[in-house]
Amino acid sequence: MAIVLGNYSEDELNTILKEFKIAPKKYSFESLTAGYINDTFLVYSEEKPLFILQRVNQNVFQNIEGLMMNIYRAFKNLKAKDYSQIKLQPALSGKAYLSHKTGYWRVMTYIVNSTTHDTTTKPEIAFEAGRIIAKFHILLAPEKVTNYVDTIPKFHDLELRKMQFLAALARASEEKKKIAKSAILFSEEMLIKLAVMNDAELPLRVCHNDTKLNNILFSKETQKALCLIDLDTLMTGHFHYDFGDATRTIVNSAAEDEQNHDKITFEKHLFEAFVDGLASNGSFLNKKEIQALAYGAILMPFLHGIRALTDYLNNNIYYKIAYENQNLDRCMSLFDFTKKALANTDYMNSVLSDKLKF
Ligand code: GN1
Ligand code: MG
Repeated sequence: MAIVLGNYSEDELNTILKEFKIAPKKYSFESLTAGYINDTFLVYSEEKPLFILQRVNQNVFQNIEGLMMNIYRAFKNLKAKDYSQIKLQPALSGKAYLSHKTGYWRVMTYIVNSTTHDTTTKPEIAFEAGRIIAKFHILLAPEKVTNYVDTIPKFHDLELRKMQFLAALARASEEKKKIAKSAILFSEEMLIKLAVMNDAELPLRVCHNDTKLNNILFSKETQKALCLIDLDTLMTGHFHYDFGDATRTIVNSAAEDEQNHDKITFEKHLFEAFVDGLASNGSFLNKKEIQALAYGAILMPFLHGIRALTDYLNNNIYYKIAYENQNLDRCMSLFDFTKKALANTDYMNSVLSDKLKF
């Protein structure tokens, strides 16, 4: 009997793989369902995991050519003795991806004996996450930002997310607005509080822009971080975006859609380990960037929360959902962490100034 993998059969996926420059054989697949956007499969040959096959979501990523160019450029630089390289397997056409009637597909090498962590309680993991994010930025720092395309313009822009939220609110049903009342009020309050940052003074860097903990590969053998994965949102940005996304998923050991908010915590020992990891490759940030980090740790969970709320009000048109109110649960949990990060602003600044010296 044919195995069905989400919307695809094993035969369909094999037909797609035939269009890539890889050994022609019959592969088998495992569907990886952690992401909210793309369709992702681990490709096996005789029980051995060899590649990652992905169909890139065209609704979200409208400039696939630009997105693949960004990844191609970055991958060339992202290699070092303490940073594992991932390679794109080109299509038969020579392009880095395949344009097919079912969408855009790409194949990347799979790093054996690697794993990811959705959350952690271990300072060693938090340290390694910091170390590899710093390494990623150090390796990409010499890149010219003008060579990279902003594939989702204003991705982490507060003003854009505010406009999208207000538009969704204006169209939302009374019932949804009632259910989401406390989240709507919190959004209005935070939009004012967070509008104070002047980004113009901060340098633009090539950022990952989605540095949540499960976008970091770890070695199953040594527990060391190997590299960052999921580079779709790689484009210019400010370092505090990458810092904030990592913080919200490292120092909080609850899931992103956790409904029991008692489980959402700001673990100081994990924060300190993470910052130690960031500092372990030497300094690479300027003073203003360091001063923006605590703000980033509040901004990022808030931005993801308001985006989830907007999607809830829009009847779930952006994120894949596993159940009806998942977007609202994600929003509420992200907002809860936002509050906890906000309450720790002074603490974060004192750790950051001590460990990163500002
Ligand atoms: C989306 O699908 P995934 O997990 O790679 C989103 C990120 C969020 C993440 C989790 C392009 O990424 O910004 O951090 O969900 N990516 C996009 O909330 O919107
Ligand atoms: Mg992503």
